[in-house]
Order: sequence, then structure tokens, then C-alpha cells
Amino acid sequence: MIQHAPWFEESRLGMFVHWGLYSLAARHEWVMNREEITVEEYSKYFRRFDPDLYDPREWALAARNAGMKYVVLTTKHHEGFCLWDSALTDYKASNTPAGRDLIAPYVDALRAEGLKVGFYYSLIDWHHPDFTVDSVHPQRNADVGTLNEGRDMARYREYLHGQVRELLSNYGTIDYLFFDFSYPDGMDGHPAGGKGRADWGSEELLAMVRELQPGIVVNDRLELPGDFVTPEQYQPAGPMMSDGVPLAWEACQTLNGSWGYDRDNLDYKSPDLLVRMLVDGVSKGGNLLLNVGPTARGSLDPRAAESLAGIGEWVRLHGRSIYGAGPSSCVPPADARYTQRGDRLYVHLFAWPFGFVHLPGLAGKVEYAQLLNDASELRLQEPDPEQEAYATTPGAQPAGTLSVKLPVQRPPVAVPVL
Ligand code: H79
Repeated sequence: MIQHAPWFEESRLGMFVHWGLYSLAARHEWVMNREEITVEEYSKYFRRFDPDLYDPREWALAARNAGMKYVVLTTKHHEGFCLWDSALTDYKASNTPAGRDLIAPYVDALRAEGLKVGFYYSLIDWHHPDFTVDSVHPQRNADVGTLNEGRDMARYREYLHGQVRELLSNYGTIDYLFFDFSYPDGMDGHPAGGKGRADWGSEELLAMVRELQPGIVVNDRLELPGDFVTPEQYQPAGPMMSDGVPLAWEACQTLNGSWGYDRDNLDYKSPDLLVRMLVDGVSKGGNLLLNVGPTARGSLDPRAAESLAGIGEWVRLHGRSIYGAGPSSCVPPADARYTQRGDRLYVHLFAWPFGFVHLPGLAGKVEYAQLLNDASELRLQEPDPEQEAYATTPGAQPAGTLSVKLPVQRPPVAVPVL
């Protein structure tokens, strides 16, 4: 448990928003890197950034209806473009056709919906003239030596600290900060190497963050321990630990493999899979930060909105097994996960068995059982001691197994709202 911010692990579900100039390219937020686009070429997006449909109240509403408790927006991604009116750069929304600070209305909209406010800030910056060309820089295959002449990471570091100071000073209470990311050994063995703690001035930066926002939670990507760890696009095999102590963790996941709006990518995870990812995470003590990539006009893609609605429908009926819940010390049967809150054990069945679900070790331990979606009683069948004596054949239930009678059909999730 994060002592100074219990809200974080109680929330379990948040919304990540990736929005920037890459939303115009609409082919992945790493487009500048993947296509080795120069700062100059990339400016075609800066000149055309005109989000006429931007209404963060819609994002906030979609998040709330999906059962999310916090939202995290890319104030600046690796491309270097800033959504707020930073005094430290001209590369910002206020100098595009958008013509204004886009972070203030975002913060206001979240607060109005009772959501916690999160910022993502990229440590990497492919636009800043002092950020040295390295193994993930778009110009990594050019003459790095020449390109790095006159670049000075000390000046970039000052810029980075100044920008974080702005973000944490000018928008009231900020609950959450996601720095992205360190790669000290570089990527793919590229001779230009990578960046880490010394480049970012991580200790000093983190101290400033805590001083400006004492209640904030910060992730673990400064190459220093943070408040929580951040598996990206995978689910850990079990609770995440360090020296035998459980860590707070949050898996960030995409809907379709891309973080930024990716128009032609139709590889969407189904709401059913997304719910299983959420449940799997909570059963292992983690949060899910689920991403959407709004369009360059600022609206949510209808397919993303549909996914969020699907999750929301499930969470509305099953939230008691998610919010404030965590792992159980009991071991679930195959194709199932347990989540637990106090003395309530929640059994999530990923495959609906026929007739009964058999729960090893729970005989004599359960007072009452019900389905969560409609609070209908489930009848319990304690093991028959005479039968148990003979339960030595392969496939027989182990001693102490409680059987719970189920309806033949998995109950429908959706119920009419009256
Ligand atoms: O903001 C989202 C991503 O853009 C960013 N973090 C999330 C939250 C991110 N993308 N990739 N990474 C973090 C990890 C880096 C992966 C890399 Fe590669 C492997 C960089 C170089 C090798 C994949 C292959 C990306 C570029 C080439």
C-alpha cells in the first residue's frame, strides 16, 4: 500500500490518454522515430494542430462511465510537443491553430467528475536542440557526431526540471505523475547509447516533485525507485515483489497495440478480454491503466468509446470485486481468479463450467455465496466425508473442496437501467 496515497491502489482502473502531434499522422506515436522524420519535416503537424472538437469533459465522462477513477494525459510525449502554455518553449499548443493551453481545461474537467488528475511527461525529447542524438532518436542513423555538436544535456536537464516545475505549480493539486523513460544501455546495441539517472538529474527532479506535490504518486522510470512499478503491455505472472515485499504496480495497456491514434489499426481487444486483464491484475495486486488515443480533432475514436462502454457495463455490476480489492491467499481453480476485499472472496470464472464450480480448500469456510450481477443466491455443496474417503482416483476432487452450484448459462452482464 502506498502510505501517502491509498486512493491509488483502491482505484484499480485508470485511463491513459495519448494525444499530441502524432495524432495527426494517425500511425502510432513513435512515427517520428520509426520513419526517421526530422524536426523540420515534423513541423507540418505543428502547423496543422487544430483540435476543434477538444472537450475534455467528454473524456472525463467516458472515463467515469467506464469505471475509471483517474486519468493520465501526455502533457509532452517523445516528440517534444507541449500541450500546455510552457514559458520555456515555443513548441506548444498555444502556438498552433489550437491557440491556447489545453492542460487547464483537462484538469478542470477531471476534477468536475471527481477523477484524480494524472500527468505523463516524456523524459525523452526528440525536438529539443540540446537533447543529444542517441539510440532511439529519429536521427540515430545520421552522422551522430556532427549532429551532437553544440548539444548540451545539462541545458536540456534544466529545461526538463523547469517544465516539470511548471506542470506541478500552475494547475493545483496533481495526484499522479508518469515519467517515460530511461534506457541507460541504449537500444539494440546502437553505439550512440541511451540515457538514465545522470542525464535526467533524477534525484533532484524527484525531490522537487515531492516538494511541490507532497501527495503525488510517481512511477519508476527515472532509473530510481518510485511509488509504483509499470509493466508496459504485459500482465505479470503474479504479485510484483521486491526483496519479498509486495510492490504497488500498474500495467499500462493499449486497446489496439498503439498508444497514439492509429487510424488503420483494427486489432482491438474485446471488452471481454479487457475485463479479464483488469481482473487478472487485481488478483495479483495491480492496477490497469487503459489507453485511448483521441483523434487530432480531439474526440474519442468511436471504437475506443465502445470498448470503454463495454468495460463500464461490467464494472458497474462487479465493482465491489475491483475497487479496494486485491489478491487472496486462497488458490483458485483453473480458468479462474480470486480477488478479495476484507472477508469477501470474489471468484471470477474465465471459462464458465457446467453445473458446479469446485473450490479446493474452501470447504467449511464459506457462509453464503451469490452471483455479483444480480445478488442471487448460489447454493453450496460441502464435501461428503464418506465420498472424500474414496477420493483417491485421478481426477477426483481433493479433500476440502467446496462445490458451488451454478446456472447452466453464464449470466448476462447487461441489465436494463431503469
Ligand atoms: O507512451 C507509450 C509508449 O510510446 C512508450 N511508453 C508508453 C506508455 C514506450 N514505447 N516504447 N517503449 C516505451 C519502450 C521502448 C521500446 C523500444 Fe523500440 C525498443 C525502443 C527501441 C527498441 C520499439 C522498437 C520501439 C522502437 C523500436
